[in-house]
Amino acid sequence: MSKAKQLRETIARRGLARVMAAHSPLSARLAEEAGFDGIWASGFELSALYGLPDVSLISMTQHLDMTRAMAAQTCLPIIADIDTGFGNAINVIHAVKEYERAGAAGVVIEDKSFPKVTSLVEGGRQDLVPIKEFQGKIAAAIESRTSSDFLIIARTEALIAGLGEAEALARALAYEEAGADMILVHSKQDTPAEIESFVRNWQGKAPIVIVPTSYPEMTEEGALAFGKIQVLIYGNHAIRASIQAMQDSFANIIEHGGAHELGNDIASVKEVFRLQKMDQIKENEDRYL
Ligand code: SPV
Ligand code: MG
Repeated sequence: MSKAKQLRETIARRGLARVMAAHSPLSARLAEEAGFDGIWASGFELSALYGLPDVSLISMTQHLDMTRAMAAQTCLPIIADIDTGFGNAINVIHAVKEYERAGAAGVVIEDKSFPKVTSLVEGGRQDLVPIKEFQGKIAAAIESRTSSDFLIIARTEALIAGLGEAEALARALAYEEAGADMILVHSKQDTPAEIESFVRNWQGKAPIVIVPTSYPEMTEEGALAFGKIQVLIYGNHAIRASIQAMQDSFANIIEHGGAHELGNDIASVKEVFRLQKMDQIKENEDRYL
């Protein structure tokens, strides 16, 4: 079964796919082991991994290579965050072909202009492309996929840009008309009210995708209750968890002048071996060396 079909089946079975951000094959594996239904190949997380802001500095090649490496290490479907599509509709055509070939289950393309500015930052420059132009990008994406299962998710940043709900709804409807399989609507409000209102007033048929980073009171149960939200993305929790863990452990070592106080606060070397599948190496050595 294709990864895209797998994601669609999860949605059919559970009503809602729980998708965790990842920035590396290892973080994707950990998300899979934890029980998530899919991986969000987050541009924010990969940018942060390189110590860079999420403002279109990471190239398509960098993000694509990481997506491919993650696909090799996880059985979960990967939703690739391809930002603005790396340019215009011509770039989108190229990107969709490459991401489908790389093993992603789908892509999310956002209606910001290139280069974009990350969504959750205070006072960020949030310029959107005209609706017609973005419809062209979505139509180009739809026509470029080889499997109709490969998800093309249109993301509107109208709420992030402060353009209001009417604009967000109009854009979402226009993107559905252009062929989008799903609509991702993002908000940086610290309560779910803005998204709840959007979802209540959404008259389209396309399912909604949300990223409730700034409004975590929106739980999976709450999202399911709307009957219109089918994917919930935990947008940056992998990189945030790893940052905190490293900060705590590094501070502990500096404070105590050694690693003797860390104990079980860090994973054992044995656990790293397990994640690296070292046992398979031993098996193959016995068989082939
Ligand atoms: C990402 O994780 O790269 C996203 C979500 O696009 S956000 O950073 O909240 O815009
Ligand atoms: Mg992103």
